[in-house]
Amino acid sequence: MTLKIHLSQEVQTAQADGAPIVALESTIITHGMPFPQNLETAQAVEQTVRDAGATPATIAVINGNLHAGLEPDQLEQLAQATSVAKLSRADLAVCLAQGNTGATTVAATMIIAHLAGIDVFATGGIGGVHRGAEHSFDISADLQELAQTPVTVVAAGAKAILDLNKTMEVLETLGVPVIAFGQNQLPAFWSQDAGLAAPLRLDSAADIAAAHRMRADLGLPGGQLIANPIPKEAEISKSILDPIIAKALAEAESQNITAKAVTPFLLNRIFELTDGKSLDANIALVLNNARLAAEIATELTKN
Ligand code: PSU
Ligand code: MN
Repeated sequence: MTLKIHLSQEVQTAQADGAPIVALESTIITHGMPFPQNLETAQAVEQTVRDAGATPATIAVINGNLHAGLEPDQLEQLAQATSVAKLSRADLAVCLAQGNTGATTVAATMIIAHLAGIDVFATGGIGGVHRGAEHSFDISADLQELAQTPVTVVAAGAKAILDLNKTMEVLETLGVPVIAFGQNQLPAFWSQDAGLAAPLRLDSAADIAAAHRMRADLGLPGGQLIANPIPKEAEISKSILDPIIAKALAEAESQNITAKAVTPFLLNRIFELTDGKSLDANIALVLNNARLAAEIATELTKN
């Protein structure tokens, strides 16, 4: 049996035309944001990609079928579905083989994007090394994926709920280029500056596309992480966020939240503790990432 990837109408057309396509993940929809903001954001992200001249391909597994690009009704159903699985590299094959429905994390979205011939992917923030990982060993499979699957991922840095130093060290060990867009400092998701220097910096979509091609020419596996700072007007200052993150982390620990549940739990508590402000920032940064990803995808279609 050959694996079939179901493409939306617009992705089919874009592929036939050799037009730029941007992959989008679905875990952010099902596990990262509450309804109805999750649906509104997913629709706005898709429209932002279109407005920037590319075609969005939201990736998910629906009833055992791989999808690259969802029709509007499929997106609506996914955004309202409860008890959808969160799929990373380890979970994909079982979900498909069982005919189940699942949302794809950064890692799983990269795998499917690559299978569908899509080189660029926009998200909010990647998973990384959790604080206390020296005890829990909780390191997101997103990092390993960046080391082995050749997709350029545009994110706003790793989330401040993580241990950013350790995340950067692991990415360096894995040979993943972490490229800050237009600044020397590493962005920290809800704010522009993590207080850490970024290992690499590029200032244009054309330069990022050239680096993507160069990795392929060198025969290097894996992708690149583009760390695109949240727009200034949308950022939440560290002084506001740090105590809230500390509270959310303490609650996760006292409630024994582990494994896959950690990231959704923390995002939801931070949303509640900031009266929704973390969500506004999250939406702004995802849209910003979608725009840059569309520009990179457009550059990659030029020779
Ligand atoms: N960043 C967000 N919202 C999210 C995620 C990241 O702003 O929902 C999701 C992504 O799908 C990412 C996943 O791949 O969380 C990481 O989960 P974990 O830490 O369990 O690997
Ligand atoms: Mn984890």
